[in-house]
Amino acid sequence: MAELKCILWDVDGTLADTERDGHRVAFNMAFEAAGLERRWDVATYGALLKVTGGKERIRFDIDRGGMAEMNAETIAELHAKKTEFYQSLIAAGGIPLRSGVRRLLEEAYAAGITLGVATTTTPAALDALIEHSLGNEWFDRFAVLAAGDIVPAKKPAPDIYDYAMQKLAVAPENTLALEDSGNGWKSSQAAKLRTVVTVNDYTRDQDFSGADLVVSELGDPGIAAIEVLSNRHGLRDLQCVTLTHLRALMA
Ligand code: XBP
Ligand code: MG
Repeated sequence: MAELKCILWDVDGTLADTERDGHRVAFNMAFEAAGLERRWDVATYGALLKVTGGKERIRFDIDRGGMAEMNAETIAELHAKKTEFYQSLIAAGGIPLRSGVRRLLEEAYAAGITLGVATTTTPAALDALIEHSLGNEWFDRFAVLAAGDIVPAKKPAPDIYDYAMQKLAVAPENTLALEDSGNGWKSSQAAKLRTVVTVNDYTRDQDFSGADLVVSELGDPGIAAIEVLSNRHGLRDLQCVTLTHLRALMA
């Protein structure tokens, strides 16, 4: 049985449900501010989530005819504006952490597990979420914040997880990933990580076959039990996901 030494957290969809009411809204605000007519409705944005990275998502929409041609510099400017709008939305406190996230983070931190972030999102967007939704102490409690363009190939490539593990000098067999999406799972799987998936409305029907545990939420004690979608290690007492469960699935 390998010891659980490190937990790497995905951000969007995992720490908080940021996509539909955060990133999507911020993209639309940036489009409007730039005088563009394009708006991404909830369903359109769901389909666009197969492309990871905001700049890459805009490029993809242009290439399929959803938006007029723009060069890379204009896309970068539009995306920088989007990030500013996203930061204001997060600062306004509109996006809470998902259930069980704070509990499990606190539990793991108290137990001396190394904690890190491995995300596709832009560092400034991650910083806003930490400051306003988690609390500034988490800038120090996370041993690595691996985000955005720090690696050239975003998820589903394993690079961001590989980068985080290299920084922390931890091995994949001692590391567990927390993810919410098919692309995230492909990335953590390619990095050879045990993975717990908490699905959301956008990702519930995606392919998580082979993931170690797939649940509706991490959950908190004393509220309704979580829904367990797949439990390949046969973990018991899954009213909510605890550190004991995470340690058990490293076996
Ligand atoms: C999800 C993503 C991100 C966000 C938008 O990242 O693909 O691109 O949708 O963020 P993860 P940016 O689940 O890995 O956190 O616009 O800053 O790229
Ligand atoms: Mg995600």
